[in-house]
Amino acid sequence: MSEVVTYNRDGSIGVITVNYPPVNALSHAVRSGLLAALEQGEQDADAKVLLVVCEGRTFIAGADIREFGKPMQEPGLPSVINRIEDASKPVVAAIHGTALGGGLEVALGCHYRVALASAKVGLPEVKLGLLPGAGGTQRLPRLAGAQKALEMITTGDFVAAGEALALGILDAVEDGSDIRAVGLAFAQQIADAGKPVRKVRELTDKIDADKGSDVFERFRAGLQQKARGLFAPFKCLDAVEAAFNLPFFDGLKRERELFMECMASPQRAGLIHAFFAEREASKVKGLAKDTPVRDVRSVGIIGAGTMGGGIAMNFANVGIPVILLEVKQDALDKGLAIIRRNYENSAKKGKLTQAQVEERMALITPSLAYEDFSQVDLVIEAVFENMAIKKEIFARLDEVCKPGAILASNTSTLDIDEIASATTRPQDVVGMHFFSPANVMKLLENVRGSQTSDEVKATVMAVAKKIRKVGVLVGNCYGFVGNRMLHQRGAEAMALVNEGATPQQVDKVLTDLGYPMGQFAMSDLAGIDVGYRIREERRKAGENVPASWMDKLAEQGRLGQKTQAGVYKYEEGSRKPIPDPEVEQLIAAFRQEQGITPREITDQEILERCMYVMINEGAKILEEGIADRSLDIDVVWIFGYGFPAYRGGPMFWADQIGLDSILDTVKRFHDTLGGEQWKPAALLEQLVREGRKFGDL
Ligand code: T1G
Repeated sequence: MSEVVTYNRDGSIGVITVNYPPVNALSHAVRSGLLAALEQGEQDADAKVLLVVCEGRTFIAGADIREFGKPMQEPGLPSVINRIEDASKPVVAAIHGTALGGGLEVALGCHYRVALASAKVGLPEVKLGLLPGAGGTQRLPRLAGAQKALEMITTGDFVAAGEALALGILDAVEDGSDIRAVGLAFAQQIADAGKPVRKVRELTDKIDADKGSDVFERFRAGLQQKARGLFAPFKCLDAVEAAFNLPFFDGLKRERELFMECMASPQRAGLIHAFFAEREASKVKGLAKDTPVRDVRSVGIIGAGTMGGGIAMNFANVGIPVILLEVKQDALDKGLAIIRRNYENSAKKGKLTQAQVEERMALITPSLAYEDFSQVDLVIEAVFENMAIKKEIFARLDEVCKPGAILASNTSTLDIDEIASATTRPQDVVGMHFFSPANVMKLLENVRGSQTSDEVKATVMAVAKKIRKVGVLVGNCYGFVGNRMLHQRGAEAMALVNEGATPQQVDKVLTDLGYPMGQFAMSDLAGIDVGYRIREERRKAGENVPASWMDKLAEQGRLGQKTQAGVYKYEEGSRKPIPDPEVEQLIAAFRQEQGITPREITDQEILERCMYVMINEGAKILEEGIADRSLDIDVVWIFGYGFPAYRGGPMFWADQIGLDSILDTVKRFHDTLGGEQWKPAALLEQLVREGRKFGDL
């Protein structure tokens, strides 16, 4: 008998129990264990009904993703599920936690399904660049119909038990938490009622109802917009459509062909890397698992502007009270009004009830007095980027906050150690860099100072999980990981336009790569004045910051979307960037002023200069230990800067391209363009010499 799947009988119910932590994934051992247990149940004359149930926190959460890319071992999942469906006695699946991917497919191969009310079901394979490859695309439509099956399979979104019952995916939903008891009771009802084997594959009414409908065309048109650049969603649609045009086993065969196409797609590798990188990033290298974590039950936030307000919402969303401090009442009122408007917009979209809106607003207490922070566990400063002002604030916090309170700055570029030097407790000072809009963007770039204690590091990583962010811990340098690399990309994009490219040409190369937005459209969203103010601050500090045509835009009041004109122009109420001949003239005049003769620039050069400069900078960041692993950089860029997850992140993408060809190009640009940014990173040269990848580090 396998270690991970056991068989025993309880009365007249044969119980097949899967116990393979953490999520009962369908590894080879689980698949063969299921088959063996099923055979045992079939042979057990006293077992009238068989029950599949799982130990631990969840039902089967899918195929074992760690086995992908390795040679497939028999039995394959489709044959295990077909065997379950062909059992001579009814098989019931009892679902708790999440029945996902191959896990839901196992349940769909069973003849009846019962779940706890707290359970969720889903086929999220598309999020891994795959499609349900064990009958999900053929069996789910037979229960839920075309529309819902397409929604679930092309988005990968989970469905709650209640809705799954209404859709016919589940036969019963019970309250409580003891899935074994619920499963046994339901299986007993099936036995007592003498209910027959009921094969989902033989159900046709939902297929007949949607056969020949235009739902597939409508869905395909919708995917053109929503799934731009993606491979798997279209294969998912083709597979579900096959369920309506082919007999079951031919549909199953077509599903397998499409599944293998997805397996072979580079997007699968990128998305699976992103899946595990997101989870690995939360495990900080060198931080012991049992490092104490401080309780964070109350939070103070300084600054009720765009960032401060968004940050406050994250804590109120998970029930943590927030004190929101401003210097003036009107700034406070304005900040609270924006927060309420954001919540009410969510209520209008049905994402929140009005009661929840009021509940969350009640958790945010306005304040004009630092003394109100005397008992909070964590303070996050979110005022504009000025070192002197930040040091003043931290000195004040040092006076009023209780011992053990964590003092964090939401700075996006400034030196955490210098901020900490304004206090007597630098070990309690840390960076917590949120991304705008802070209540939406998933990334939280936590920044350790040279004296930040392990306890504080562990606590801010736990806080990230608590407020449903993807936390990454990085070291302290100008711009940390994300903005430091973005700065290099931005400088190259500017240089390319100076030399002859147009802003829209550069942006198209980046959006074709999969970014939701190009460099210049992003500047217009962030505000041309933001970059202008930083450049002016640096010039005032005596730094030699070269002239830029962007300065002229700012000086002309073209500040971006907020003034309906920046690098692009925007129609009233639209965020669609429209190239503006006035800007092209302004750039042409700037080139003349600078004595630059424009030249033809290819899209390939734009791609290499914008992306390889980032990768070279990423290698320097790894060299300096600012990032511990290349996956940390990938997670920062996927969850903070819109790098397409299906390419796995910039460092994973570089490994896919081949570091030797990237190094050759970096060297070529170093020779032709010069500049510190093109000086090959020693780590890049070392990896190429050793024939290794960033992923091997
Ligand atoms: N395979 C292997 N490991 C998995 C796994 C899986 N399917 N799912 C989770 N883990 C690991 C994860 O790496 C982590 O490990 C630990 O479990 C806890 O996960 C044929 C082809 C289930 C909702 O896409 O969405 O079936 O870091 O931190 O937040 O059609 O994990 O502790 O070492 O995420 O509570 C389809 C993926 C597979 C589901 C739990 N299934 N998993 O979330 O914990 S493809 C999925 C999740 C497939 C078939 C096809 C979530 C979760 P570690 P966690 P969580």
